[in-house]
Amino acid sequence: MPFESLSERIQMSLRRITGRGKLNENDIEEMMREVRLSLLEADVNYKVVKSFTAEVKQKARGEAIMKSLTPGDMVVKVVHDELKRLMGDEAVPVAYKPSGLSAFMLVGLQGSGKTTQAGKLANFLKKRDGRKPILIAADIYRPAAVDQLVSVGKQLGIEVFQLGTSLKVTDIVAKGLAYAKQNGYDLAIIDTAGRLHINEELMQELDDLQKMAKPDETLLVVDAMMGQDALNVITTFNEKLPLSGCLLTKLDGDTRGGAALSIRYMTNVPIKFVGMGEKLDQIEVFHPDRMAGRILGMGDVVSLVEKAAQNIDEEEAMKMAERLQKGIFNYNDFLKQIKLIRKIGSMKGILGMIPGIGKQIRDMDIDDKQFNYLEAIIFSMTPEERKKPELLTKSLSRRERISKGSGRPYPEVNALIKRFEDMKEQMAAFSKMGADPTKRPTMPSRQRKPSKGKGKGKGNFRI
Ligand SMILES: Nc1nc2c(ncn2[C@@H]2O[C@H](COP(=O)(O)OP(=O)(O)O)[C@@H](O)[C@H]2O)c(=O)[nH]1
Ligand SMILES: [Mg+2]
Repeated sequence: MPFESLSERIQMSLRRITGRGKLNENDIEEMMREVRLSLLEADVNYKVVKSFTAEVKQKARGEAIMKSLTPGDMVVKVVHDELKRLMGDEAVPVAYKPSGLSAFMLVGLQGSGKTTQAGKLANFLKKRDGRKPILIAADIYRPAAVDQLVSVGKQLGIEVFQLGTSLKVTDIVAKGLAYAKQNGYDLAIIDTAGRLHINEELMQELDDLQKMAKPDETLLVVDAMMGQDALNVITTFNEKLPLSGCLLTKLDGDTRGGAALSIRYMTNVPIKFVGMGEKLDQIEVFHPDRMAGRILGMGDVVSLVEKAAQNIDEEEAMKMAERLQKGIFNYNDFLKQIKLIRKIGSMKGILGMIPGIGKQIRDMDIDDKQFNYLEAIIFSMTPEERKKPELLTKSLSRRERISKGSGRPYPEVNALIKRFEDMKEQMAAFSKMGADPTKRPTMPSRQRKPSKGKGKGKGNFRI
């Protein structure tokens, strides 16, 4: 898997804050220090790391995040969004001519993977866009290069236009394009020659070819294993030969991935595709959000977290947290709590996918029927009883009445009252103890504003 060690390290540093109900400057500093190191270790350019770190810190300190119910998760989301932004936010699609033959020219250093990607790309666009592609062999410096493309074409069932190695490159390509037009192809992918290093001769040849063929896309094929050297290659190419994008290959195996994270920011050339292996179907569109998700190990889940956070009524939860801090907890609060937990329950599937809080929630048993019973019992209490729970602890007749009214057995009413009293006691104990960050709640905690005094009121409890 690409980014494996980066991904592991970043996830480890984020785990400190995921699911946390409260964060301070230090938590963010510490987390960001580790994220920074993981990026540098993955060979991400230091300028990129610097800008990224500054952005994340600034956004993470924002009031909306620090005051949210789940600042930890919100910060994870900030990290995700900034990673995505680094990589260009949105996937940049390839551009075809509105009609007729489009031409894509692949350029790059020797061994970067041009010939392989020419085949991959033709095959991919044939399948995805229903294109009718042809490959043009324009690497005439090594006879084997032509044979290689022919072999790739054969494997994929895609025609290869080749005129050997004795004509001029521009002539071969001109003839190839004419042939493609005559034969009803609508996409010609030109496989050009590379060199071990960029030199005048190569750039001149490619420049001539670009002027003649006027390709719709000039895609630079770069090897992700080059790490930061890839940035120089892109910049130098782009200066002499305007690029419409690049194709990052060998982003498989143990590639550290730094190039993928640095290219867009440092060169402004979009990564359009990534090669993920030697096989001819191992090519993917480069989606910044999916890449960011992959790095953070959370797929497309982050946007779901966003929705989840909006669904939970923050205001309501805040108010309750305040009451809890003051040591007030009655059956009305209990009811609200039940409602909140039910909301979370309906999002269990979504929330369960998030690393960190995932397991907590998966292990949480939310049984709708049980909640119905709890509510039925509380609904059968008088308003006075709900406000003054102590009325019930003393009176058997009140309990009997509630049991009859709710249609729930007497022991169940007793059990609920006992549970309520236990919770109340627990919460009182918690508010005395102060918040203890090492104690993870069994339930996601819906509590408190960033502490005003010293660590008061940890309102975690179980139902
Ligand atoms: N692991 C991996 N190898 C690749 C990828 N793309 C190409 N290769 C290999 O890289 C080597 C050079 O590829 P080639 O297409 O001949 O590069 P060219 O000289 O630029 O045409 C070959 O051994 C390919 O199999 C990729 O995405 N992942
Ligand atoms: Mg080649």
